[in-house]
Amino acid sequence: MQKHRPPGNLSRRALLSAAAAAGAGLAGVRSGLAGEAAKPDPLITEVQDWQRYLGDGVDKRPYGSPSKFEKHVIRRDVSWLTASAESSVNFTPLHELDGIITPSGLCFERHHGGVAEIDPAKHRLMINGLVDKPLVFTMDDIKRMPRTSRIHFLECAANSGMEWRGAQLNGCQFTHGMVHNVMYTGVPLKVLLEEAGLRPNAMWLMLEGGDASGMNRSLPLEKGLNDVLLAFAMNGEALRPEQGYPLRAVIPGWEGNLWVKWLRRIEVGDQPWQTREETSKYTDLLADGRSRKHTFVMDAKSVVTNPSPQAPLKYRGRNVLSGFAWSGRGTVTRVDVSLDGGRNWRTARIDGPVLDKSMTRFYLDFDWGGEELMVQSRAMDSTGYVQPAKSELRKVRGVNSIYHNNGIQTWLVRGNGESENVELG
Ligand SMILES: Nc1nc2c(c(=O)[nH]1)N[C@H]1C(S)=C(S)[C@@H](COP(=O)(O)O)O[C@H]1N2
Ligand SMILES: [Mo]
Repeated sequence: MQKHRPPGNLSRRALLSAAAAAGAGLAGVRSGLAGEAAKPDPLITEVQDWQRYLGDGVDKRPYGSPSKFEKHVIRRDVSWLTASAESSVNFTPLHELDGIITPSGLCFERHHGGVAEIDPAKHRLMINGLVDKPLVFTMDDIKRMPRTSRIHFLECAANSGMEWRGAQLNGCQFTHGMVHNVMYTGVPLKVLLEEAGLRPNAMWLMLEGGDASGMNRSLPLEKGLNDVLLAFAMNGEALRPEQGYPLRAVIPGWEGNLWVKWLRRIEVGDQPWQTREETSKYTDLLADGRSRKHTFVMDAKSVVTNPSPQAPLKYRGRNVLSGFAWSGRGTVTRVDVSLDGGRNWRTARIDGPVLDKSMTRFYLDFDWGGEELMVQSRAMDSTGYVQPAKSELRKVRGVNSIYHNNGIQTWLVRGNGESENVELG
């Protein structure tokens, strides 16, 4: 038998548990981690096809796409959720991501009238209402104004909405995948509003989309003047059609519904318009029958993406637990992780950029001995807010709500490494 020195940073305990797992017949433990090779590995000793033959030339991929071995990394929808695919949603595969940026092609989509296909040369943005001079901008006009780039999460208020009355969907893609995090480039809305000149009684804005749904929503002027961007780019290139090409509103930290895509008009007024999206939808029916309106901010939330139902644990011994945390009120300051359903908590390692109103990456490096786990994560933000348990949330909100469910998620990981969505009583 060949002898290899185990990697220096591997603990004795991890080695012992890996050896025990090998004894128990668990697949995969004969990796470099276990430090033994039963027989010569042809992937090491033999020349492979990809070494023998030339690869594609630089003329084959004018616009690149992922490796063919990554075909499973896709947005997915749940067909029974909505009556049509045009007024529907698909979900970001959170369990396949790393770092903090969502690749453009994997950003979840939520449309009320399908993806509008707009020639940027024919797109116009109008600003009217309580302004000194109503204005119409072309895309070229907008691109000649001072611009800035920011990284922000967008979360649909309905994210985790199916989970209000108990555990429902099996996979973080479906329970938490109505969120994405990209870098936007655009012009601060303040610049355009100042150009139009605000009347003294201006208090509210109405943002209107140029898609078939003409979706519109009222936004307090104060937010509009503070940090709203009109973005024409995401992740360094033009917006994708499904994200509102050629122009969308970016409303940092606030619910996704306000981020009007294919933005064609902004009206300035002195009160909210009471549109469909802020009355019959995106309101929260409380236990006493009253309805909560204008719940704009997305509170701190987190989820463990690995392990999760779509991402089983494959090995005993050394493992990396990972997930996302975000807050619409500021930065994520701490994430705690529990492996035993909230009895004991460990502080996770936050890695990479920690940005305002952006998704934040956390890791917990742990050894798994094959025992059952109840995995949870709990985010804290720069205002001191702590992500609540679902039971705490229901005490305040009842069970009629759909939107704004930021409760702590639990995955039950079984001895075979598979996990499922559960809720603790
Ligand atoms: N014009 C228009 N804007 C829209 C929508 C729409 O259907 N039409 N959907 C809204 C909703 S409910 C959400 S959650 C976000 C989703 O943005 P995304 O598709 O980039 O994920 O866009 C918002 N902006
Ligand atoms: Mo939404």
